[in-house]
Amino acid sequence: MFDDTIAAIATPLGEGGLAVIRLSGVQALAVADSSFVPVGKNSRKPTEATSHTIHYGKVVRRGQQVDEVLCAVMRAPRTYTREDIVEITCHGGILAAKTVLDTVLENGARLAMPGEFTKRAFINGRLDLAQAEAVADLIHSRTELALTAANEQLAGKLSQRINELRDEMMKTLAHVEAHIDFPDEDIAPDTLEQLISRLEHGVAFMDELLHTANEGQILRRGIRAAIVGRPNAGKSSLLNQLLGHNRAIVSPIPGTTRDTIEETANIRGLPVVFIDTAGLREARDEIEVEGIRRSHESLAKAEFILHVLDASEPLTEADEKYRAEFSDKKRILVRNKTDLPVQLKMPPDVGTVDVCCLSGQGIEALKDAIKALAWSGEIKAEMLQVMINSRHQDALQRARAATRRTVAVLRAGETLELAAADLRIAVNAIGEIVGKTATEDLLDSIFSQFCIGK
Ligand SMILES: Nc1nc2c(ncn2[C@@H]2O[C@H](COP(=O)(O)OP(=O)(O)OP(=O)(O)O)[C@@H](O)[C@H]2O)c(=O)[nH]1
Ligand SMILES: [Mg+2]
Repeated sequence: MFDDTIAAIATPLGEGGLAVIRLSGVQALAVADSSFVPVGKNSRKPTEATSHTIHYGKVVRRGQQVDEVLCAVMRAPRTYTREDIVEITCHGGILAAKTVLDTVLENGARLAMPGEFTKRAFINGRLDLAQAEAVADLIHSRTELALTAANEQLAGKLSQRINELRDEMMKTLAHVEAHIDFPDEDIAPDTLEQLISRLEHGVAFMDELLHTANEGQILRRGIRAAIVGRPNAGKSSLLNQLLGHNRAIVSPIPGTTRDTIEETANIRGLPVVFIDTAGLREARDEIEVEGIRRSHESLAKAEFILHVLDASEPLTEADEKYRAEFSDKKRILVRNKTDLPVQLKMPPDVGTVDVCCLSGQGIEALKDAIKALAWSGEIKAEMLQVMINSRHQDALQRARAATRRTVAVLRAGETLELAAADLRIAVNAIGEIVGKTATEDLLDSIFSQFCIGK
């Protein structure tokens, strides 16, 4: 398919034990031949090596040894890209990896673009588009749940369902189109009912998938929770408890936190981005003005709020202001400092979670409350199989609207051409999810989000 050979460092840039330089394409073995000298009687030149074997040797550039390496040879088509692939594992110094890369580039490879290996895997039919996206999800997973969901998608669980849906819709489309070709024959009322019911089935299934969008988004991007409350309530102490380490400075001086601090924690399998904020109050200097401006900014972006109250003091006007200000957001009222004599009485209808950030008491219950707020119901294994992302969501919404229009047209007895046109829109939109119908722009936007070397 492609006549050029791509190369990139596949490991993160920086110092480490090992680094991997990856090559893919028709010339991969030949380029590796010119860069790699086998050492020892069992080592082979890449072009002479059998598939899926590893060879010890050195990389040599202009007669000079660059590094001592292992060279893995994988011949098409049983490879990630379905092309010939060579992976050279060298020492993990920045310069060593860079020099090995330069060597293969000088010998005929070109530098890969971000995601280009996976793009080739997609174009060569090794993965569909939803699976290719799962590769990126897998790399970016921050919790085991997210990893499980990515693995299910990579295994093709979502694709399988999408393909079944698309096949069903195509059958209906073929049926409608057949009648367009024979205008004298109307669709028999029974058959028409069957077609409509099949389409309605499809809509119900799309609804089901669309319901996973929210959870899918949470697993991929995490959910943002801002910690707010008046100065000294214990916001930073709470952040530290939730993270399990002392990230933010805590002090008895009100106004300790001036900048916003963001950290991700794993809360019952969900990646939650906690944002510690400066207590909103009358600013005393410019730094505080900026801190409070940033607090407001992150509050606007947060999906929910942890409002920290000081249990050792009666409710103040400031506390009331917060409650009013965030009444439209999902939130949890956290009563902190419950180790001190309790002065803060809340009306019984207001649910609060009591904690003590000095001892950590109540933190586990708070984590449960956060999980319950972020994710309705149990986290079920079968749910993880189909967690759609926002691109799938957009395509499914278009498909659903077009399918509903088709049903309306068929019910109204309007021309079949009209029904077929809408149905075709639906089929194409569903096809976008797995990449059966994908524009170059769409591919670019997906693969450019990958790292180089993937
Ligand atoms: N007794 C008691 N003291 C606490 C508790 N949690 C926090 N504190 C103390 O309350 C003070 C303020 O805590 P911080 O976490 O800095 O409060 P904050 O809300 O981040 O304050 P600002 O950043 O100034 O807005 C510190 O002296 C903490 O040690 C608690 O559960 N019990
Ligand atoms: Mg603070």
